[in-house]
Amino acid sequence: MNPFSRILRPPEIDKIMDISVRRGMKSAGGTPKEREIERIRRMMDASSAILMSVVRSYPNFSSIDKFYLDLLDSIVDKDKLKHSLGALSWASRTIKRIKREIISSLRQASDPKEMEKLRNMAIARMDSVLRRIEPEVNYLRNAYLELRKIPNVRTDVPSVILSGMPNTGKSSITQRISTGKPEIAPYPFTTKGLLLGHMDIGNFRVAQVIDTPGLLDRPLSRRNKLELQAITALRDLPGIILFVFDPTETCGYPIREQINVLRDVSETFSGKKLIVVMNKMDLWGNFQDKVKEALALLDKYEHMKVSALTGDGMDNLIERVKSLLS
Ligand SMILES: Nc1nc2c(ncn2[C@@H]2O[C@H](COP(=O)(O)OP(=O)(O)O)[C@@H](O)[C@H]2O)c(=O)[nH]1
Ligand SMILES: [Mg+2]
Repeated sequence: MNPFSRILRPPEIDKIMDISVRRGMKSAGGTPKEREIERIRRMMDASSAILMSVVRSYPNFSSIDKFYLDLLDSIVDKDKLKHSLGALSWASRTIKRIKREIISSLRQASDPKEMEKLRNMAIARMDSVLRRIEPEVNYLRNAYLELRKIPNVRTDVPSVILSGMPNTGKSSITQRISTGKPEIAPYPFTTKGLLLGHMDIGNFRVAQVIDTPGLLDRPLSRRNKLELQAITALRDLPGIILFVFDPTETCGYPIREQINVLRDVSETFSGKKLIVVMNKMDLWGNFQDKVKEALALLDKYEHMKVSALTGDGMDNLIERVKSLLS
């Protein structure tokens, strides 16, 4: 599961100051001095706690699954992320230390003026520590927005990854082979997100079905480095690839172009079993020459014939997928 699903977004520095100072205004019982000590304690504990709750909401990087690490690399700078979290820990510890110093001075203070001076000093020093980590806080605020795009993908079960050019029928096939209704999950570099479903593969095991609109649907050579990183993170998932092919070209892409993308995908995922799913069989009668041409070009790939529209060939496809995954 997504190790970043529970991370927290730090508030802006002004907001942290505001929350803390207000927390410190709450009065408590006791002598004026005791009240003052309690206020300082509450104020500075509030800042430290906000910072530490952000740090603790992050997973331990050494225990993150490779898929998620690769995905992380595509959207944020991991070292900068670690550094920023380190800066927040530092600030939290420093504020605690200042709190102890001020409180011990307060214990020795006698007149109200001196206590007021110490309180102002506490506020000023806390403010100055927080200002020093402003760039790191802002980095984490932005990173949070990016990290929210990391989907909940299971890394412990096999995946059936759908690829192929737009309108070839990837989503239709995903719906057909999934048990239940697939869900849309966000993914870096694609506005459509992933379509995530699952299928029963027997013996009480499930596989995950992943439709990847906008990721594996055009030549990879046109991708920038970070996009590629997000795409190749999918290599870390165990499982197989289905490449959906539309020999009727009604998808809007010529056979040659689809073959080029197929080559790309099969090279990128060379470690995985790939099946070409020849779709739109219900229309083939009108496109006999095209179908012949496609079949000739695809002869070195394992291929299966289906119609996502009518459901023809779907049982065979599902059986083949099951036998490959079990
Ligand atoms: N005739 C026919 N149309 C299909 C078939 N599969 C998908 N389509 C249609 O092709 C279009 C694109 O399908 P979609 O699954 O969204 O393709 P994707 O872009 O690859 O996900 C839709 O209008 C589908 O209804 C099929 O087997 N036969
Ligand atoms: Mg689609």
